[in-house]
Amino acid sequence: MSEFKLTTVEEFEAATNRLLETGAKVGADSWQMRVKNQTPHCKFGEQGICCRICAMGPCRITAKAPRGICGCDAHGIVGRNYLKFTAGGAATHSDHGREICNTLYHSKPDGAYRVKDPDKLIRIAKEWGVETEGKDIYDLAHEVAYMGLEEYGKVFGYQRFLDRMPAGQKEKLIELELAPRAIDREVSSSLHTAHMGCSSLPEQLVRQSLRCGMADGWGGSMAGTEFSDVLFGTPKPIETEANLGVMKEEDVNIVVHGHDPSLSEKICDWAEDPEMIALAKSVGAKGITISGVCCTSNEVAMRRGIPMAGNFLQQENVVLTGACEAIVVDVQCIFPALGPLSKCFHTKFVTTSPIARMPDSEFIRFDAETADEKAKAIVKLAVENFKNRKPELVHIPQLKQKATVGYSLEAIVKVLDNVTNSQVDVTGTTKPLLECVTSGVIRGAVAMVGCNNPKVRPDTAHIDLMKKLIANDIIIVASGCAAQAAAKAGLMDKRAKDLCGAGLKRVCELADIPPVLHMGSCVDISRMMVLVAELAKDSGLQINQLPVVGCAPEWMSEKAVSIGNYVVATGLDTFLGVDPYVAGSTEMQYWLTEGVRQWTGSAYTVETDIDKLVDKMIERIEQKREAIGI
Ligand code: MSK
Repeated sequence: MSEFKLTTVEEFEAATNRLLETGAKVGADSWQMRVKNQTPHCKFGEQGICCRICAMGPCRITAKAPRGICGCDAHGIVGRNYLKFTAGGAATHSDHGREICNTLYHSKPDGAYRVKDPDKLIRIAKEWGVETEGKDIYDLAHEVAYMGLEEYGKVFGYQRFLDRMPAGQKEKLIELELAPRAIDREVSSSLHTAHMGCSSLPEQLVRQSLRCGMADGWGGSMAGTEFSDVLFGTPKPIETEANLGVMKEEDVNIVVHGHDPSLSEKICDWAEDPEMIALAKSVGAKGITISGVCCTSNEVAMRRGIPMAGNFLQQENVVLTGACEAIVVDVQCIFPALGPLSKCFHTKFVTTSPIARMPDSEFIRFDAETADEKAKAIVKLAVENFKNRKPELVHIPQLKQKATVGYSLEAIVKVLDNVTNSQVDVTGTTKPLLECVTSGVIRGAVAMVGCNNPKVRPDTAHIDLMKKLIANDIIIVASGCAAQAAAKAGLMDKRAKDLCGAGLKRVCELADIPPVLHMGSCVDISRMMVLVAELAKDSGLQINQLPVVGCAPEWMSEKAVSIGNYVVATGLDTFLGVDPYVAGSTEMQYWLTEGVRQWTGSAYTVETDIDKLVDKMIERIEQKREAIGI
């Protein structure tokens, strides 16, 4: 076995710099250049104190002008901006979940989409009180999918998935007006609350932000995750590779990017089709390689082992290799820059959703009814584009690491069954993990999530934090672009156990797992919520008592703010490495970092110094241990 070594951020950067040299030759723009053009950023925007929600302004708050024209102060303006930011994120994740429900509703035994995990479907149906006995699995799928769709606009009541919480938590959330009602209602109620002439009281703006986030985490995102598993299979540990070196010079390279697995799964199916492989050979390629960027990459990596070309700030790099025949996108986190950039190369930039249409792309509308026909057309377009490659522009950085991915909650429970010393049978529960935590073999867990952001040297925060946490016997569950940072570095290689403290190393050996567990895409943070709910139920504690925290050190999107709000509202302290535009209001800072604790027992910490951020997380985990006497 070759010697194991992590890939460093310096090596990532050297590879990127080499690609930017190619970009310079063809006159390509890059995010690195645009950051220079956009900085320093507007101070009003950065502090959240610019208001343009009505046409009397825009109003900007200064010492000389402490109120906008309507009289709203900095606290109200920052709070309204924060709530609108949250609503954008919750709407986006939840609409993704709605599309998945819709795909399940259209599933057929002989159709493009079928039920791959009927056991999970039956489990959810029983959870929702649906009669399953003697029912055709597709009738059941349609019934449950319809109920899932109704969660978006239900007239009365709260999100069904809240019943997964430990006893009493849902009732407490209802009492506090933090329990999410219909998903669409929470989004529109947020926009109403933040409208001109409505709320300007930070307490209420934060309360509705948490509630809207909960509609995402325990509503739309959870539906997205659960029904994706039903349709495409519940992830199990699987081997893959990560970083740009997964692209193959001799193959047709198709990169899938975005979030919804309905598109990427079909592209993967068609790339394996003998007719398409024969076509690839006929144009001079050896075969077809699919790789992924962003959360779509997580989706197909954890279910099919499709390699991960990179995370958010690497999306331009895949085109800069000169070896990308097509970058095929659906929704979210897609740079409009990919259009003009692709024009500098032979790459086809294929957009597929009316939700994300962009200039300089080829639009091939994708939907459940015509999925196979469209996916085949896209793969064919990419294959036929191979001959247009400019060999002098081709350079694929030879950087990649092995990774074991696919740790759904079900998979984690299964692998940890091997770790317990318990005298009683605890298999099929989270009790083995709890035993490791209570004995101190593992000190706690961190849910590492979120994006890249040029405000943070890309991937450094993710990797440095993870290295320090595992060295301190803190296990990590990761999702989104944080997960890909770990995989690119090598932290999802089982050999990374040697970087752990003695306790976590022992657990990794016994359970045969890496110290950073890949839990999926950004909607799959809902898996983490179910994991902590199960840990709480199995331990008899409340979620906010567990030595578990959330962290998004390089976040950038509205979705991340929505996630942060549901993680805090669920009961986990959440640590951010980038300020959510609240620096302009001491009252908003108070509510987010302290005030919310009275409702949920948890709060935000914002710390842009990454060394301090990790120390604060470790300190918080140790405080939680002490508070429950372990
Ligand atoms: S893709 S939201 S950059 S994690 Fe989900 Fe990555 Fe953040 Fe997009």
